[in-house]
Amino acid sequence: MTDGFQLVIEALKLNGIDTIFGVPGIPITDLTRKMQAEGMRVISFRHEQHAGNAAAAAGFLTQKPGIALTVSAPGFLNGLTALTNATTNCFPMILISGSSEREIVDLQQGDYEEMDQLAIAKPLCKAAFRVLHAQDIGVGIARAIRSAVSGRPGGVYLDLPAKLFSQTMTAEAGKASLIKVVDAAPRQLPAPDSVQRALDLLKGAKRPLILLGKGAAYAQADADIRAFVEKSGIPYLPMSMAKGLLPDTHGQSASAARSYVLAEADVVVLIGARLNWLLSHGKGKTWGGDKAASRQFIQIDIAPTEIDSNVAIAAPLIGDIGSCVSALLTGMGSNWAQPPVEWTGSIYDKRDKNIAKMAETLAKNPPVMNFQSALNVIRNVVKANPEAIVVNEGANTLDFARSIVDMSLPRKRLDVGTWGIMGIGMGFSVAAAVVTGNQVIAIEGDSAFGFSGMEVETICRYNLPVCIVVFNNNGIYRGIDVNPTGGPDVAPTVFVKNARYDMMMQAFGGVGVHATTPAELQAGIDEAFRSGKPTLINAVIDETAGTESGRITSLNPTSMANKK
Ligand code: ADP
Ligand code: TPW
Ligand code: MG
Repeated sequence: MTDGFQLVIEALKLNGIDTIFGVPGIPITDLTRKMQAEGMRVISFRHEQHAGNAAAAAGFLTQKPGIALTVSAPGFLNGLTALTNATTNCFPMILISGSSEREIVDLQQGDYEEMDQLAIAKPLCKAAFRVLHAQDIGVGIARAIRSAVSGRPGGVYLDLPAKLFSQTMTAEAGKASLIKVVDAAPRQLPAPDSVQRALDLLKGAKRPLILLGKGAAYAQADADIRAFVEKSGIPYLPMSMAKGLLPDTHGQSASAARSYVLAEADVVVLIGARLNWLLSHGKGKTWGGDKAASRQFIQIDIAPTEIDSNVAIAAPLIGDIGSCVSALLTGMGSNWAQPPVEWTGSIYDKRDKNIAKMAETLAKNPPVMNFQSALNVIRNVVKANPEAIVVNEGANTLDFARSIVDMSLPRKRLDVGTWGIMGIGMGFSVAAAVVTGNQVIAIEGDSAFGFSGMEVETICRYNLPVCIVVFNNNGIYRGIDVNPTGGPDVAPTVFVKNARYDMMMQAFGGVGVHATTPAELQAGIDEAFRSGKPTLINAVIDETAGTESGRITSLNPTSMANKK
C-alpha cells in the first residue's frame, strides 16, 4: 500500500524536484520528515514568507518551479506575499499548503486553523488547485508544474487537505496515477511575418536601442541574446536583474547614459521587459516628452496580452525569447547594417564621461564611510568573483549598488524586482546558495535586512556561504529625521542608533564583523569569501548620506502634489 504523503513525494521526485523550502507544523510535519528520509533537501525556515521567497528565487534561477511548503491558515498567509510577488515578477513557484477539514471549513464550524485557502489564493496567483483524493495527487502536481513554468511563468497554489495525506491505495495503482510532465514549458516559435515586421522596423532605425529585462535573464538564451546585441551593433540597457546577461563593461552598454538613450531612441527593442513603472510606462519626460509620439517599439514577450499595455507596440514578437531572438538572428543575414555612428558615438561619449565622473567619486575616501566608498569595495570583490550571486534590497542601498556594482555573468543578481518589495533578502540568499552552491553576497539596507533578519539562523544552521553586508545608516533612507513635537518617540524612519547587527550573527555561531572603514569592510568580505562561512558585516554608513526613497522620491504623494 501507499499513502498521500508518499504519493506527493514521489510525484515531486518524478518531476525532478529534489528541494523544498518551508516551515513544518500540522498537517505537514510528517511530510517534511518523510521528504528528508526519501533524500529530498528540506530547507526549514523561521517564517514562511522567506521560504516562499527562496522558492521564487530557485524558480528564477533554474526554470523549475521552486516549492514552498506551509501549514494551514497563518502559515499559508505568511507564504502568500511571496507567492504573489513571484507571480508579479514572472518567477515560477508552487506554494503547497496543508489545509483543514473541508466539511468543517465550508460550514464555518471553527476548525483548527480554519480558512478557505483556495478561494483566497486564487486572485493572487497564476493558478490554484486543490486535491481531495490521493489518486489525483499526480494530476494535481502535474497541473501545478505546468501552470508555473509554461507561458509567462508565475506562482501556483496547491491546496492539500490534512485528510489527503493518510488516504491509502495500492502501491501499484498509486504509481500508475503519477504523471511525469513532458515538455513543461514548450518552446513557442514566433510567427514568421511578425519576425519580418520587426526586422523591417529595426532596419530603418536611426537611433535604435535594446532593452533587456529579467525575462531575458530567466529565458537562459544567453548566447543568442549576446549574438543579437553584437551582430546588430545596437546599444543596450539592462534592467536590474538583466545585468550581467552581457558584462556591464561591454562596449555596447548604455547604462551610464540611460536618460539620454531613453529620451532619444527612435526604435526600442524590448526583450523580456515590461513597460511598467520601472520604465515610466514608455512615455512622459523619461522618454523625451514629445519625442514619444514618433518612437516605435518592438516587443519580444511570451505573453500576447502584455502588448499595448501602456503604449502602442508597432511590432510585437510573441514567443519564447530564445526562439524569437534566434529567428531575428537568422533573419538579419550576414551583412546587417550597423546603426549610425552619430548615434552610437554620442552615447558612448556620454557614457564614458559619466563613468569617469563616477570613478572619481568611488576613489574618494570620506572620513565617514558612505554608500559609494563602501560599495566601491563590493564592486571590486564582485569583479574578482564573477560567479558570486548578489542579492540586493533597500532604498539608497539598492539604487547605489545597482549602478555601482557591475555584473559580468547572467542571473547573478537578485533584487526587489517589480514591486520594490522589502524582505526578499535572506530568502533569496538561502535559495541562491542552496541551488547554485556559489558564494552569495547580500547588500542590505538596515531596514530592508530587518524584514527577514531572523533567517540568519537558517543561514548558520545550513552553514551556507552567505556574506551579508548591512548598510547601517540608522534607519529608513537616513537616520536623521526628528520628531517635530520634541516628544520622546523618535521619528518613524529612525532606528536604534549604532545598532550591532553583526552580533545577531554571532548569536548563532556565524561570523560577525563591525566595519567603520572600507579597509575593515574589505577584510571582512575577503575572509567571508575565503572561508565560505556565514558572515554578517555591520557596515556603518554616514547617517546623513541617503535621500528620501532613494531614486524614486517622485512617487511620494507629497512630491507628486508639489509637481502639479
Ligand atoms: P524587468 O522588471 O526586468 O523590466 P519584467 O518582469 O517587467 O522585467 O518583464 C519580464 C517579461 O518577460 C514578462 O512580460 C514576461 O512575460 C516575459 N518573459 C518571461 N519569461 C519569458 C520567456 N521565456 N520568453 C519570453 N518572454 C518571457
Ligand atoms: C514590504 C517601503 C521601501 S525602501 C524601505 C522601505 C521600508 C527601506 C529603506 O531603508 P533601508 O535602505 O533598507 O535602510 P537605505 O539605504 O535607503 O537606508 N514594506 C515593504 N516593501 C516596501 N518597499 C516598503 C515597506 C520601503
Ligand atoms: Mg537604512
